[in-house]
Amino acid sequence: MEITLTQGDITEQQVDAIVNAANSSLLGGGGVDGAIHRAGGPEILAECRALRAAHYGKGLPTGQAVATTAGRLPARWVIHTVGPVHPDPREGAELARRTELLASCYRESLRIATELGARSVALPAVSTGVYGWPMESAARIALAEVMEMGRTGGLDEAIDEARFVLFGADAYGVFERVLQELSHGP
Ligand code: AR6
Repeated sequence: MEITLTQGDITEQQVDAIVNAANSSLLGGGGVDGAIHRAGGPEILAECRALRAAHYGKGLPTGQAVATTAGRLPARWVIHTVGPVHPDPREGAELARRTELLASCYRESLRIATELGARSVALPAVSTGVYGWPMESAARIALAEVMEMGRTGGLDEAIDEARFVLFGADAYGVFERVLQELSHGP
């Protein structure tokens, strides 16, 4: 599995599966979520509503993921995951717990992608917008988790490309630097 970085709009990616930075309600929102529902059309929301009614009455828990159709998007599936809100610095131990939840978003999304048979997956920088996670910290958590899964999770045969799609040059630059560091050392 190759980890690649692209600067751009996740809704335009030609991949098998697109990961959405959703919220527990699965009913849409702003940021990546809004863009995916706008570009993908109402079929995605209809499946989200059905999933909610059948399995997630209390909402999809943070750190978990679930797949729907990709509607009109140039992908086969959207995998919706719920990132954690970045904790307030005074919340202490919450940072470790929510770091694990952010890693879990990537783990669960790629696990579902593998189950579906997706060979290419586009991933956003989950939690770094509305949920306020600092980009550098988010990049470390995301890249370390996906690299680890590539090494140990059996994904090497299942998924060819995990493509992080970063919105803007700043986010791209941070991911590029952290990927370089994690691959080759600082
Ligand atoms: N393509 C790629 N990245 C994007 C795009 C796009 N089209 N649009 C924004 N980003 P966010 P979160 C970047 O807020 O922090 C929603 O309302 C953005 O610059 O989408 O996990 C949900 O419904 C940022 O770096 O997700 C939830 O309520 C990153 O994607 C809540 O926001 C994630 O930003 C989730 O917040």
